[in-house]
Amino acid sequence: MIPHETYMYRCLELARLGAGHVAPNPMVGSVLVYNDRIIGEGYHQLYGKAHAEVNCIASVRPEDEHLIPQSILYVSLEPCAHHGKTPPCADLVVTKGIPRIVVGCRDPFPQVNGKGIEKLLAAGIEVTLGVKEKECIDLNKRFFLFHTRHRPFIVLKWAQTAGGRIAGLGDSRLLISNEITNRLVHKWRSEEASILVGPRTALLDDPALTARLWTGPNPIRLVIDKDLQLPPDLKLFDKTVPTIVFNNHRHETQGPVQYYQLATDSSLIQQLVLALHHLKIQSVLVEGGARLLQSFIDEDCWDEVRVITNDDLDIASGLPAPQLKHARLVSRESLLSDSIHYYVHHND
Ligand code: AOF
Ligand code: ZN
Repeated sequence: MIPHETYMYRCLELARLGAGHVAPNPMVGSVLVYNDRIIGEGYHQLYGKAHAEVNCIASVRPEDEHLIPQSILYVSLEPCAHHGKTPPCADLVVTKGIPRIVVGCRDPFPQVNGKGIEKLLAAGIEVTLGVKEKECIDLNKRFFLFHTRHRPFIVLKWAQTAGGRIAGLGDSRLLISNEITNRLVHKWRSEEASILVGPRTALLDDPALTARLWTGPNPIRLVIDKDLQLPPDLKLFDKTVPTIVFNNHRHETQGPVQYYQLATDSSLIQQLVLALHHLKIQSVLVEGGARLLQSFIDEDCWDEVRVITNDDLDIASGLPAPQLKHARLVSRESLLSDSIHYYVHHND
């Protein structure tokens, strides 16, 4: 008999096909197996549309349909129990007479969170929970963190010279990354729900913060502008992408630009994290400047750090890169004259 892990691996592969199309929902894959033969496969393809189990069961060919009540359904996330944009998958599994289900991990979404499994057990279905659990949780780490820790997944990114400087002295702009790393950064942007910069970076670099060099969605742009002093002709305010301005003065929406007021009496980083949860934003890529990045590090409020180093460029003096704390290097990649270092928290 082929082990459960093999089919769950296939569920994970299918789930990943939904990347970039299902957020803020999780990526989910499902496989239906009769006697070690896959008779159906499906995944959650588009936000608001059919869930993995529905697509999996719908893919069974007419000549195999009579086998459904003798098959095992594999799914990487607990079937849902609630009426959201689609009806409950647990009900579908019951009405199809599927006798056995193997689930990767529990769904932390409060309206599900165990209720799907309870429905299946109550209908007499045999449930195996936790096959390739770590991989299933890891696939949707942004979704899990949001529902279990009530905060977004935070990625810090910067580019530095060989000697560890991120800018020259004064206000001049220093081009550190190359054509290839720029494209990689745009890929990273399209993989996160939002992208954040501080006011100095917004003003001096005038970045568009879009994913235009990649084929994915643009993240929501976030900028800190406490006293609303940034000029309106910055690219950030060109209204092409939803943009949120965190400030101390007003809550207001003007078309795609939203002004979000933060309290002044507690840490900016904690305020931001709370606001992002409130706005249902599941992840953020922080692109600078150095002071903002250092604040996230000092408050120990980050999940991943990605540092691009131009090994061919060095300057005698300039702004030093942020100083990492409690970080563990997980991998290093080389791209043309640049290298990229990936860090996670040392206890992760
Ligand atoms: C499943 N299978 O493929 C997915 C699930 O608004 P809805 O109806 O799309 O429900 C969204 C919630 O359903 C989402 O927050 C998560 O808890 C669950 N996602 N569940 O059974 C799937 N994508
Ligand atoms: Zn569902």
